[in-house]
Amino acid sequence: MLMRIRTVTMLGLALITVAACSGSTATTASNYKLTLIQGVAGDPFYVTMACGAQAEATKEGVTLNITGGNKWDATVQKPVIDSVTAAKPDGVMVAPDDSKALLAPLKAMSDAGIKVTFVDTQLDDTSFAVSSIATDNSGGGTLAAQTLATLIGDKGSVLVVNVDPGISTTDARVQGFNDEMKKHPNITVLDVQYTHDDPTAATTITTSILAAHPDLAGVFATNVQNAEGVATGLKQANNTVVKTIAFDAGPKQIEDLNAGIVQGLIAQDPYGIGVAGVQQTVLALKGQATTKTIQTSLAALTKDNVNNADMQKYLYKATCS
Ligand code: T6T
Repeated sequence: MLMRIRTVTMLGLALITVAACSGSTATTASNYKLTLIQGVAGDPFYVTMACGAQAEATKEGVTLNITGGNKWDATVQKPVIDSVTAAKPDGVMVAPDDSKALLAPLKAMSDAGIKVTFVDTQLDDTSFAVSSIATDNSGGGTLAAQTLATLIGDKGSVLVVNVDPGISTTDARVQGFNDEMKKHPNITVLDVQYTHDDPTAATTITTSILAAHPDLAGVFATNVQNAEGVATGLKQANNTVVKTIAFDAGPKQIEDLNAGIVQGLIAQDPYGIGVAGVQQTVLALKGQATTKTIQTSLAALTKDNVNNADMQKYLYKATCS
């Protein structure tokens, strides 16, 4: 498989990412049945991933079902996983909601002879997976910290608004962020706040932290829902001082970026993750070699570059059409 190296910068800071090129695996049309289990249904990140997976499935001549729980919660996702296993598709692309709690049902899926590929999130144990495909989440967290430090003049208090502990992607983002902030002695990172992926909780947290820390300088929101909720909280408080960097690039996040409420977005390539997920699963079904770990690209979006042609593939979709 071809690999591509690209450099991503935001406010002059650089991050190297390595992206897998999406060559087709289609040699002959096969009647494989695949299922994509999203981390949560309705999230523009997973909607966009499903669009990529569907486009590749159509190209490869395989059938794709798409499913997901209605909230980010391992106890909600477990019965979804169990029912997919019972339906016995040939292969599954899955974004597990928890890196430990879903080991048993996903191992059972693999033991039932179903090829399992991790897309976006993964388990601590990836030994039985065909492939694990994700963004450089730690590197994205580092880039978020460097950018935020520059935006706030390298001093003051910053808040991290996160989903839940135990999620491979967002844990890595916070780790990368915190490790980088250790190099900035005049910045204080407040205790991380968890929202359970609920934008309303992110708004409430933003409001109360602004009241408790009127000198708050910056926020790192680790995904779509947190970014949306933080932006609403800042808007409600008429706060134009706090600088915000967030992961992802959902439609509301782009509005908030253009409105100047959020200063930077670390956008992933969920469409590419969906494409690669189908490709790797089909390769495994054909008995061909797969790539154990694939890192897909990210882009640093600002108000100034968001309309550039080369950034358009990083904007998440509300629907595929
Ligand atoms: O940030 C993405 C995804 O990468 C993460 O694992 C969970 O949250 C999102 O789906 C965005 O809401």
